[in-house]
Amino acid sequence: MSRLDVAALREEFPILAAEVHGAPLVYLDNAATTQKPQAVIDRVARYYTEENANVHRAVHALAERATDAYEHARATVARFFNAAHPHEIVFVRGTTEAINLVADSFGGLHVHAGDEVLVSVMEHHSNIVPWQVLCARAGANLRVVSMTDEGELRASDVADALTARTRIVSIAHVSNVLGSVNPVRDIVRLAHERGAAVIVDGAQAAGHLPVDVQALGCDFYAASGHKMFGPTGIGVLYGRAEHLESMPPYQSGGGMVGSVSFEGTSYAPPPYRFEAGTPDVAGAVGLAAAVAFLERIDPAEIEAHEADLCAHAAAALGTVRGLRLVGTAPRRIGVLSFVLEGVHPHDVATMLDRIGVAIRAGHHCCQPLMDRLALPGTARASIAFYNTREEIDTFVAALAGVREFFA
Ligand code: ALA
Repeated sequence: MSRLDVAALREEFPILAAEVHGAPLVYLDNAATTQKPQAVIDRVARYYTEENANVHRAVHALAERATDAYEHARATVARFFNAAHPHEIVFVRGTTEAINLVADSFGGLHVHAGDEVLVSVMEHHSNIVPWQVLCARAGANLRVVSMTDEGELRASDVADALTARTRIVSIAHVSNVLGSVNPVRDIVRLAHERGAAVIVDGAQAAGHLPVDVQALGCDFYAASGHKMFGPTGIGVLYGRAEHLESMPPYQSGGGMVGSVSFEGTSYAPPPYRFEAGTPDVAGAVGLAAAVAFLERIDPAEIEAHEADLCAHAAAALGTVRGLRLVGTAPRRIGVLSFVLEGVHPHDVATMLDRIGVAIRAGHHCCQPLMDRLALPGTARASIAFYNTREEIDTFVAALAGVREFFA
């Protein structure tokens, strides 16, 4: 059993007290986005109330305050992911932009005709399409490593798929459909042995598992603020300093330059080289508040609580007639996809919504994975540390009702 004081933590998330269609909200769509604690909401409001100015541009007091807050946010995020230096953290819009940045800039530098980029079959579209675009431009090949029927990505299969032409491996830390926790450290070791760089899509891991980019040894790590209890519109790209220093800009404009003239322009050092235009300062300080909130909790306790809920949910779902769990890899966290015999996943989600239970249904932006599973879609419940066993029980009891209704 978990040692988290979940009841006390829930009180810090005002939306969790909401009612939906007259019933208490049971929010089980955390893989899509997480809810925000009052500390994050207040921090964003305080930024706009007391500190708002543009950053890195002016000498007046508010500009200094905003710049300090923004750079403090970068240092906070660097500490959270255990980056070696805050300058290894680039603020972006989210995981999608982080992967696009790496594909365009690092990929443009290192991926040439005949080279290969390797992804897994369980990737989200945001970790497939940017590589397709890069490969089409470079004349390179996108290769795909498969998984077991249970949804396990085996390092040995990655090893078999690596070749002397593999330049980049881009892999989810945690699958947004299956909940599988992939063996990232082993994959990094194997890829590096073959001279390939590794980018990890950490959108579903940050805020659920402790993430230590130096221990993982990855070259890049991407995460979204809104999936780790922070605001929407802000995300993180961690990149090893030697890579960021060698990479050309992804976007250009103000704030990313050394000096500009019509004869030629020099670029700022990283991370500023990759932050063209006015950044999302409020988002960054809000994300730092989310990190500060998370740092009050032992990450091992979050992991244990979510593992307990996941095991409880998997066992309870096993009692619903006609229900099949999709994704039963040995190492998983609380993302539970399932199909209910004879009921379309969207009907499952719509009926649950009627009694306040929020889940997602569809292909979850993973159409190649759905093809691999031979399914049009799944219904998916996804857990965060503020969820409870009682909520899981409400959800599972409602599912049994859905099944009866359609039977
Ligand atoms: N990637 C998010 C999800 O899985 C939106 O729902």
